[in-house]
Amino acid sequence: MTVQAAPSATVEANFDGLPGLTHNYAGLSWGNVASGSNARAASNPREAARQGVTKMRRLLELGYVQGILPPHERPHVPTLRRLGFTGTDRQILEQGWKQAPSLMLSLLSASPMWTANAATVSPSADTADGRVHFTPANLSAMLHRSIEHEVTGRTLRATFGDERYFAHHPALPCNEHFGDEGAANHTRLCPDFAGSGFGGAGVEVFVYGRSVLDRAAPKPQTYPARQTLEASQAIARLHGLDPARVVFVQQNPAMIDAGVFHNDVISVGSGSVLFTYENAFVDHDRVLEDLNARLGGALQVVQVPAMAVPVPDMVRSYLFNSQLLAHPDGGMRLILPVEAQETDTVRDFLGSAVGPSQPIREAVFLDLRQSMRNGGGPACLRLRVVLTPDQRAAVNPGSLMTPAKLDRLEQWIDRHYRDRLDVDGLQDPALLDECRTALDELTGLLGLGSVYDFQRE
Ligand code: SUG
Repeated sequence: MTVQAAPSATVEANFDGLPGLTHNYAGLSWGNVASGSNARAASNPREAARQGVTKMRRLLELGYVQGILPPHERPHVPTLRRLGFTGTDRQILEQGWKQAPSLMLSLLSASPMWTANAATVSPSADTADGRVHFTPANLSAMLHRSIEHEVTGRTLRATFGDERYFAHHPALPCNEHFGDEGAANHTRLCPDFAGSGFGGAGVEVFVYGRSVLDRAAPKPQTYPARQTLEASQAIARLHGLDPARVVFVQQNPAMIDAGVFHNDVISVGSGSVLFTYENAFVDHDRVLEDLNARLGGALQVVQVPAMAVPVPDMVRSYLFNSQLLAHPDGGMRLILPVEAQETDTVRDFLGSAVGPSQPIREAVFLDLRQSMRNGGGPACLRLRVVLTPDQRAAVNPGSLMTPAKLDRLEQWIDRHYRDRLDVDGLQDPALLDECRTALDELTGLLGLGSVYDFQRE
């Protein structure tokens, strides 16, 4: 088994999104229970960002390769201009708050922090041209998220710039037909994990909420199914994946109606382990059999029965929105939110299912409460990118974290972030300049170049 951080190994790096300066609770995501129930509560952006840094620090200490993707410019003035607001930036913001306050809330969200939704990534071992492929998610289901993909695409190109190793696609056409939420609905399993680690060819599992063309397929009744089968199929095509090693699976619509708005709220897979809830998928048992067959019988399923953890506990605790990471002894390690430890049924389940002789050896709990109140747990906050040693060496060096760089990031946060934002604070016109000044400094720190519109005017 390869040690994660060894320079000679193919590694799974995690690129975390840093919570932005306008992190707030606006109740924007219909179907995301936490977002709805914390709407209009006051937020603490500084604490959110510090919790993000603490998470990255912990993963570094555990020996993982840790990268970062920066926050976006908010409020998003380019969208306001595109929607007909004119004048200076200040005049535009003033008019926006007068004429369209709910639009302003959407354009203030720090949602790019949830980088599991930034893109779908296919490692080079799976793609026809032997490069790592990236497709930013169009996030077309939610207005506040649909404005992310352009800047996300630029930051991905700036981070993974070497065309010998990295291929970048634009987001899919931004409409209901191709609703795409990125890696949150994508899992990669490895048939030969015990032998080749992350470097061997994988089986890529795309989980969708609905099919546009198959009208007879079951659909959720209350909440939106954000990912379509048609979007997942297009990404598999774009990335040049071998159809024999791709699986399309429908999420159980009843679970979407219970608040499971992405697959990473109900299952997580890595290596040869799939950690999942009972009935997460349509035709659940058949899906597991199919996956096991594609893994040549190597699939290890850790399944949580509804009898042990009722659906509301599963959703509230975010048990599955955890990072399943390679443990140096060949097993797996689970990084969970503290809410999982605080939920009795979940704690009991973990007590019985995690241990030295189990596929999941160890559970680590992190306080990410600022992000969790918007429905963003450990898994939402990171984008997984499998990298060979050459690819890793080609990543923009400033984007890969070290303890010293995290110290500098923390100082940057303390200099620029507010420690409280409520609806009045969000209307403060000074916020835009604060955000731009901080981000300009950050792209300098990370060596990313000019990725924001305000840097390119
Ligand atoms: O898209 N929340 C995000 C949470 C994303 C979680 N990501 C994954 N599961 N991978 C969303 O619903 C809430 C914003 C607000 O209400 O202010 C929000 O966008």
